[in-house]
This record gives sequence, structure tokens and C-alpha cells, in this order.
Amino acid sequence: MKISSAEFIKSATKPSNYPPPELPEVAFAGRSNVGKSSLINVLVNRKSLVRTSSTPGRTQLLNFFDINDSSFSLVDLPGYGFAKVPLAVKKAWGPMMRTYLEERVCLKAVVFILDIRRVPREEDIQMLDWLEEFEVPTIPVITKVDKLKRSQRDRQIKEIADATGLPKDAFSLFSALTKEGKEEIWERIEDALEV
Ligand SMILES: Nc1nc2c(ncn2[C@@H]2O[C@H](COP(=O)(O)OP(=O)(O)OP(=O)(O)O)[C@@H](O)[C@H]2O)c(=O)[nH]1
Ligand SMILES: [Mg+2]
Repeated sequence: MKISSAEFIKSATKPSNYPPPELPEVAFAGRSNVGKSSLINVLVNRKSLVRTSSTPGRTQLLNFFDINDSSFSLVDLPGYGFAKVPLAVKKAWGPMMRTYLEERVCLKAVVFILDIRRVPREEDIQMLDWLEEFEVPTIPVITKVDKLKRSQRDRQIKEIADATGLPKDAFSLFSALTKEGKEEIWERIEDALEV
């Protein structure tokens, strides 16, 4: 994918504040600190279009981005599973996410991101269940693969596949450091967007 422009449109929590559903859209979901924003920045060749942080849980809104002069949009979804988030924010997350997945008519796929070093937890499985419930095509990605030696990767991928019930080859492997996996993920996004 050649990127000619990438611009922040707006943040929202509820449908009345989403941008009009005029462009095909792909969203990025995963636990806090998993690397959602880093993946988007690598895909669009920007160091900091999307704010990345070492303080997890700071992005608690849906952030919409316009790519290639309104060819399509990408959405950085709020992360889940961060212990220090206030209870009210935690409670709002589920309904906010379900509403988006259920009602966003232009949503073509969700890139569902897991950390290669972690076994998926309850919230990850919950997210997968919602994606299935609302019939959202899902692009599973295992990120931060640079953190493990190649010999350790396979064992972790198998654990993640077992925990999610997805086949091992459903996952694209990615690293924001080495950019491995970038082209493969773009191909899957392009297929979903039909651009
Ligand atoms: N080594 C390595 N570090 C990564 C990778 N991806 C992200 N990180 C680091 O992980 C931390 C979190 O990355 P973010 O992209 O901000 O994660 P996020 O999922 O957007 O986090 P929230 O917005 O807080 O939910 C940052 O310190 C990144 O530099 C990767 O592929 N490899
Ligand atoms: Mg983020």
C-alpha cells in the first residue's frame, strides 16, 4: 500500500460523534500497551501519527484517521485490561466497544492484536467472541515478535492458538521494530477494504 496522506480526523466515544460512515474502515483492537498505535504508525509510515506511550491505558477513546485523501479510514480502538484505569472507564469500555462493533456499518475488518509473550486473557477472548457475534471479519496479529528468539516463537504461537481456538496460520506475525509482517498485514487490510 502506498500512503500519500494520513490525518487524524477525530476522537469519539459514541455513534453520534463518529465521523459519517462514508469510507470503508478498519479498526485495531487489543489490550493496553499491546502495540496498536505502533502498528498503525508503521503501516502508514509515520513515527507518531498515533500517540504511542509507555503509560498504558491512556488512549480511552476511538481515534479515527483518514488515509490517502479519504480513500479509507483506520481506527485506533481503546485498549483493555489495564489495572490502573478508573472503574468508571472500565465499565464504559464494554458497551462502547460492543456498540461500535455492532453499529458501525462501514467497518470492514478488525485487526486483533496479541503480544507474543502473553497468553491471551479473558478480555482477549471476550473481544474475539464479540467479533464473531457481530460477524466482523478479523485479522489476527501477533506483535512484538522481536522480543523472542526464533526458537521461542513457535512455542508461544502454539499457546496463543490453543487459547484462542484459532489456527496457527491465521496469525500474521509483526514487529514494529523490524517492521516484519507489514506487507502481509497491508495485503489482508486491502482485501478487507476492497481498495
Ligand atoms: N520491542 C517492541 N516494542 C513494541 C512493539 N510495538 C510496540 N512496542 C512498544 O510497546 C509500548 C506500547 O506501544 P503502543 O503502540 O503505545 O501500544 P497501544 O496498544 O497503542 O497502547 P494503549 O494505547 O495504551 O492501549 C511502547 O513502548 C512501544 O514502543 C514491537 O513490535 N516491538
Ligand atoms: Mg495506543
